[in-house]
Amino acid sequence: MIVLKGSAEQFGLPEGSPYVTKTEIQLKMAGLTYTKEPALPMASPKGTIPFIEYDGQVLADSTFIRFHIEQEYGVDLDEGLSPVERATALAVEMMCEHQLIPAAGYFRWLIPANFEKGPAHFFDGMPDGERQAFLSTVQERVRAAMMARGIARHSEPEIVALGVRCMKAIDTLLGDKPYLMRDTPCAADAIVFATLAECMTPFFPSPLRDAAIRFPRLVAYVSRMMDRFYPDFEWDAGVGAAQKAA
Ligand SMILES: N[C@@H](CCC(=O)N[C@@H](CS)C(=O)NCC(=O)O)C(=O)O
Repeated sequence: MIVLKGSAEQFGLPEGSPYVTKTEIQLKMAGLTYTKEPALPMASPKGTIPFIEYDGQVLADSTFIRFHIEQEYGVDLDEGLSPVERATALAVEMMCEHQLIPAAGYFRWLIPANFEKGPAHFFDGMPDGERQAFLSTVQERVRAAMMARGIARHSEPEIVALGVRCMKAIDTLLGDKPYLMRDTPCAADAIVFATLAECMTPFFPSPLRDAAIRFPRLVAYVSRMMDRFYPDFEWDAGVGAAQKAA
């Protein structure tokens, strides 16, 4: 039995971490039975979630978990795709992981009001006296990581422009298809969905979210993926409310 170590239902999402969402959906795509337990990144051998435990072993990083799923259980999560479609799907996955998730992460972690209502609660269990100083350290560490990654070197309008460019590319590739490449989801749909849902959740107001929900096909795609992989979760992108407010 596989144990998926991740985050939890939070921030208006069935799973708070986009990378854990990717792995969870890929486990579901492969039809594997798993249980899920909350874990902090520091419990992972790579310092990040997701990681899995199986047969007394631990494996970290969503992509290496995908490789394990495919090799160990003989499944191909891109079954039916041509070599060019596989390459395209990988390019989109990389765009999400290396540009759109960092853009969304910026607004989740470095906008003080969003940090307070969201990630700051990861540390609710700490004694009050220590918590505030720890939160400042966490924010400094996240800002430094986002500087190293590049995203925090840009102004907010520039970050939105980078994110919208990615969303336009996904919207164009998706077109009127139900899923990214074909009529059934492929592996990259897991991270594309996770990324777009992270951008769209009304829990974290931001100009990136305002831009995301102006792509009707992407809004419909997120709802479609949500219905397919998290049928019990009540997803609400808040599009109607945003239109009324505009
Ligand atoms: N390449 C990793 C990235 C995972 C990742 O960055 N996870 C975040 C949560 S969304 C994390 O654990 N961050 C903790 C940190 O960077 O210290 C994967 O695909 O699993």
